[in-house]
Amino acid sequence: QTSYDVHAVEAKWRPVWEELQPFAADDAAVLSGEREKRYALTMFPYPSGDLHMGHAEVTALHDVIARYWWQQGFEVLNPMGWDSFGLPAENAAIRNDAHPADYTYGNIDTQHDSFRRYAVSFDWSRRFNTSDPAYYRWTQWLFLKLREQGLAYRKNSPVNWCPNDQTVLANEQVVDGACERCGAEVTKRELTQWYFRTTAYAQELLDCLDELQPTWSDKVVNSQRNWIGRSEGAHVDFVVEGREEPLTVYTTRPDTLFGATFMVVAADAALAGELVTAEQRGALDDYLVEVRKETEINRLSTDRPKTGVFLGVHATNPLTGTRIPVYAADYVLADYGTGAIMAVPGQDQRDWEFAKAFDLPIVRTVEPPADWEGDAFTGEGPAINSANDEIDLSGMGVDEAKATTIAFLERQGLGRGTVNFRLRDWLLSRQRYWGAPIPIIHCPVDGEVAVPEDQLPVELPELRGADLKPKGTSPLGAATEWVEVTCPTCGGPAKRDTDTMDTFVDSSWYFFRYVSPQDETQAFDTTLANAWGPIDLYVGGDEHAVLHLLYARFFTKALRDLGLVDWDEPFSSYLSQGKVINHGRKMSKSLGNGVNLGEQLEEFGVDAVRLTLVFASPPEDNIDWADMSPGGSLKFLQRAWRLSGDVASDAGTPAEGGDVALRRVTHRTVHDAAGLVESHRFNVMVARVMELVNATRKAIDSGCGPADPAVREAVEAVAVLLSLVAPYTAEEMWERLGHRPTVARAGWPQVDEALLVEDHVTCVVQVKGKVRARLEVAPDIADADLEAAALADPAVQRAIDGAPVRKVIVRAPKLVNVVV
Ligand code: ANZ
Repeated sequence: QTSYDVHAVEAKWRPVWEELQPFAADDAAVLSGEREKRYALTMFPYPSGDLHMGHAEVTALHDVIARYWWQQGFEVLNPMGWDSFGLPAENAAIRNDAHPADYTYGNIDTQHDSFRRYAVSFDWSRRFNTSDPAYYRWTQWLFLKLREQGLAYRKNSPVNWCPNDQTVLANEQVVDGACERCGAEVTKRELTQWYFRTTAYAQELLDCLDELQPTWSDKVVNSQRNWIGRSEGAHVDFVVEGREEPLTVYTTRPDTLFGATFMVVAADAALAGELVTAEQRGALDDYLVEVRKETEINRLSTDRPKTGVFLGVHATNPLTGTRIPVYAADYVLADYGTGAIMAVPGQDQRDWEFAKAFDLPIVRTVEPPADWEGDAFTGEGPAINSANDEIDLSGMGVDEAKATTIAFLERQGLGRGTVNFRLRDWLLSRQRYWGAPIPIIHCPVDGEVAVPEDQLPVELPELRGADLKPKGTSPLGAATEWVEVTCPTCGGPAKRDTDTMDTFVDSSWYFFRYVSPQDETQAFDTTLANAWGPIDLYVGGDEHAVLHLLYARFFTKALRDLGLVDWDEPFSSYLSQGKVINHGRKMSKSLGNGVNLGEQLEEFGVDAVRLTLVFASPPEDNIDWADMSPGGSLKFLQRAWRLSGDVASDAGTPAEGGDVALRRVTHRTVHDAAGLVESHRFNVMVARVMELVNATRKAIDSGCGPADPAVREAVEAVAVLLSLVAPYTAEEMWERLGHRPTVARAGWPQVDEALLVEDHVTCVVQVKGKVRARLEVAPDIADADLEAAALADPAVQRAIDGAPVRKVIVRAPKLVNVVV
């Protein structure tokens, strides 16, 4: 064989690997402690169409690690499945008058084939789809378990509504006021919906980020921190005239209480309706019509004219005793803090603007710098206008004034220090068809009743085509026979809950299911989950920073508290890969700049595409396909492959006696490659393999020659290192070197430490302070020998140019300084 036919090589090895199943994870080996485990995971795909360049990139990167772990002797769990519920399938079914399953399962088969051709080291025996009843039965079971713990509940409140998808959305799915999926502007609706109590874990979710910080990207950790949004402040009780209960506000600036000159309640909070006087009710109702049209982003923005309505009532500032008016406005949100604020226009810009618009008093309680010309002053400064007979904050900095005020309020029973989180509970119910039905029955007598465990799964009724059209209420409502049931408690007529679960619920626990995917008796095997978990490396995209990655963390903590697993965090380390773009832009249909993976594979072969993606850049960076040269990758692979043909079949064993220079390069490369893979510098690792290939070629052609045992050693190392990136080429080389498949399990080459010791160092020679020569010398060279060698160097001689040498300073082995 003289030419390298990539497609023939692919066709040759695929069936061999299918037969060998080299990546089947062995539970027993891990349970018995025979081998140490590694759990490698990449985000499972949504089955829309065939695999694309993005999938190709993320799996190529992820596979470097998984294959490396196998070579290092670990037992590796590297599973794959499909996140197969969701809107694209449902929308396609509506368009084509079909069933979402038709679209879903066809695409899964296509992707499955492509993944195998792409030779990712997945353990296919563990695959599953989240839309199979055998899986979603356990999604439903977990929902019921969480509900038993009070972690899933139903409540009425204003929720995010996507007018295009005709369904509610979680806060995490609203990005800059728009639907994360379709981009439509999100509005608010008052609805009764199901929630997971993510807030129960707010503090723990925050605390654990400290441990994750070193192994997760800063970007993801910081967005989670901001999303959880812990703030420290106080609840302050204000007495309202003619009302028994106090009006409690949440403030992060209790130090500014002396400057609270009015109060504002969220216009759409129930509280506003309770407080408003009869005369003002009409005005409030009119105002509410306007408020409901606004998005949250607009409501909170500072550069927008302030609107509001006086509620007709007054409260008393507890520190100044002043009567202050209470307003309703949209810049205060109903579901944050207590839904009411004390307004301090001197220190808060939105309050300032409201005060200007409504002609309300402004009192500064923090002294701005002398040259201050702005409105509200939000910075640090000494307290002013902040004293009464009992408390005097004058001159204190913000922190001291805060602490002093909180202590005073607590003593007087007027308030208390509190911690507040921005994180809201996760709204999980959806008014769409293609998801796991919520396993609850609504009975007029018994209320909400859980579907008994032995009746799970609650399977989706057969609806298709036009029945699935979004109409604002769940399409499941149309399946009358499915909806009408008898109550499991009283046996009377009752109705099923017709909402389905957010698909993010399915993906919040799928990594548990992989440890025992066929188990029909439980969601997952706890012993196996404890043995395999947590996931050692998770590879995926940044877009999931506060969605999937936060939900999965919440689920893990909830399952731990249910006694189902003993780990606290699911992903010990997280690698967020960049995107594959083209001509500087995101690939998209409208730009017509998409790159078709199938065509790339046809033209260059699997290995060249994989190698290109891994070699392109550090894994976190974007890859512009327009700048890539898969043809160049293919040439490199051919050069590597040719080496295996040049190794003489009778070459001796490569230990003692081989060409030492080549052996040094080989051992140094193998040694460094391990560290580079572990620190995720995959592109540098590939560059080093390329250097080794060049060094070996040189040794064959103009050095020790092909029969030298060091050559065989080098080429074997190339094959094993390449197996992480270019599995077909590596296998082919391995066979040509006389080995049986598979190189993927050959084991990492042993490094001879002695060959890593440097045999020479570079010595710099300076004349009159300028570097004139670099000498390669032995690390233990004597001062006198080094001086002699330096002075004998022609370049040094030229620099001295016959002048008398006054002094030679020698610092062996690194430096010689000649003074003339
Ligand atoms: C008085 C004050 C004075 C405030 C001042 C700020 C600066 P974070 O840090 O995000 O927690 N606030 C409280 N509840 C609110 C709601 N439901 N809608 C809109 N704003 C609300 O923000 C807490 C601060 O945001 C609170 O502290 C409150 O205004 C406002 F110089 O109280 B502050």
